[in-house]
Amino acid sequence: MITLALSKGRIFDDSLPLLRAAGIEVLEDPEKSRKLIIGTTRADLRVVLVRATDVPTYVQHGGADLGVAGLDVLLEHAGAESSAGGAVGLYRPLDLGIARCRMSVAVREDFDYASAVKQGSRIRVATKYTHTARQHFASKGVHVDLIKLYGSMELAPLTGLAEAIVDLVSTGSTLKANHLREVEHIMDISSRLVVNPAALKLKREPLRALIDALEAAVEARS
Ligand code: PRT
Ligand code: MG
Repeated sequence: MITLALSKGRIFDDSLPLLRAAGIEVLEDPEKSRKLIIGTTRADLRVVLVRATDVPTYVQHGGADLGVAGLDVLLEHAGAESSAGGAVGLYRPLDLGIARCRMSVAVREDFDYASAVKQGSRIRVATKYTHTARQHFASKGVHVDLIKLYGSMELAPLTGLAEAIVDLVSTGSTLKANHLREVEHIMDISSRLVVNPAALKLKREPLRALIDALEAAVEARS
């Protein structure tokens, strides 16, 4: 049995066409069923539904053989693991090119970010992505105090909790609706296939075949 970890929402939705192109149909709609384990048309492949941020943990510890996670989530996971002294055992063979967005620094429309940076003042930055944000600002020599949040980063500059946020942006409409503007593009984000290295040894043939089929599906689409 091969276990694939996916999160509900955009990652699940955007993975379906790739799985389909690889000849795999998922047997249930997670929005309609409460099941956490779903079968597929391949008797030896099942999907487990986990929180987006839990995908790397499942794959790393063998709760799933492979999974799909955003680069944002993978970088934070790796950052947390290495600061805890752990080795990150995740093989990352494929950029699936799905759930694309960018990670950006945003501030209130009326906040003069350029001057604050130039003056070298400490800027309070609220984010869920503390590891990635720390690296970004360190590489630019910008002094920041990071404030860890788990949701609705957009609210932080509006309430005075922080001057800036680091968040994901896709259409830009969330920023706009909250009178925020992007001032720095940190990186482009897409979702990646991650594989448990031990599983790749133990189940080499079927896993390799699945990775190759997904790779062909990604190439056929682009
Ligand atoms: O929702 P939950 O807390 O369970 O987890 P999650 O938010 O991490 O999961 P989910 O499904 O929302 O996101 C999964 C992955 O999708 C992320 O890890 C990203 O790699 C990717 N992705 C792509 C996005 C977006 N686009 C995106 N726009 N993730 C989040 N957003 C949010 C963003 O944080 C902001 O609040 O959408 C808002 C901005 O969207 P626009 O279109 O208004 O700019
Ligand atoms: Mg979400």
